[in-house]
Amino acid sequence: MGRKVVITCAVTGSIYTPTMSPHLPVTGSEIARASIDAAEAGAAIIHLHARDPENGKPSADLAHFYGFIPRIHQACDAVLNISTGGSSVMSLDERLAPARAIKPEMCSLNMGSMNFGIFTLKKRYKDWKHEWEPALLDATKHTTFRNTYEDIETILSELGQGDGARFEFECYDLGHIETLAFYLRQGLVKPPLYVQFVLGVMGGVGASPENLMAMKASADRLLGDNYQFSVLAAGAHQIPLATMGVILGGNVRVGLEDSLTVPPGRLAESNAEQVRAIRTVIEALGHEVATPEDVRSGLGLKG
Ligand code: KMH
Ligand code: ZN
Repeated sequence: MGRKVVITCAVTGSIYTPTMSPHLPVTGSEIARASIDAAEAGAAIIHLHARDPENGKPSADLAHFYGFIPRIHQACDAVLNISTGGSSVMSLDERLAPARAIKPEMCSLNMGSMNFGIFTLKKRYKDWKHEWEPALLDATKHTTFRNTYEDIETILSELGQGDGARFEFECYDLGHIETLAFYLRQGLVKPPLYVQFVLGVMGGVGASPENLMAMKASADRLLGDNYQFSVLAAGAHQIPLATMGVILGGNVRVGLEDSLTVPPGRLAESNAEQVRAIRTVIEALGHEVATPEDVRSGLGLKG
């Protein structure tokens, strides 16, 4: 019954801002420390974005990535997954520059264009009512998160060929799973596909058990035996829906990129705290956490 469950930790992202939590890692050494601690707590995959240490804004500057990549490599053997989503206001070239240079074992690949709300909230976290409350968004700052077929195919061909990266296919809606199935039929992506079901981001499916069931049913029908899945849910839904993902036979993603809190609703003091929270659940359900080597052999990473 027991199996190995992969924990991904997405340590900083590009959505939340440092004004929202003092625990969000920003500098190279903070991102490195957060990643190493998350790996020691049980995360096999670390999903990475960079920030400008001067102002905390999402950054595509290679120098900022090199502020943490070597330190993480030196300290642990976690699989590094470099974001190709960057932030929704970056150009595709900016978004791809880090993965083009670093040539990681894994990178993200966002499976469709969508509306994407950007927080311009200046209030401190304690004044919030709900992490994704639309009223807190500045409508003039909404952007389109652009991931056209051409963009997706550029990423597949540039980063995925030969002994290139394997992908974390980020699916925010049922249509994104259909798109992935199209590429599977075309032979442009090769199994086993690592599909991240993303719930609770404004512009994608809401974070509900029904939506997770629908995504899993859709992926089962369209991708058959060719995929493994992981569950990411934004904000306070993170641990509950990840738990449901484990029960459904999947893997999980946690980290301050997706939620600043841990149950029962207080600020997480670190990424590792969220990893420990979901690890407790995984082990209570009779499973164990996968190691980076399990991920490398299971997904056929270049290592
Ligand atoms: N921030 C997540 C909801 C990426 O980095 O490519 C989506 C994400 C995108 O992780
Ligand atoms: Zn990301």
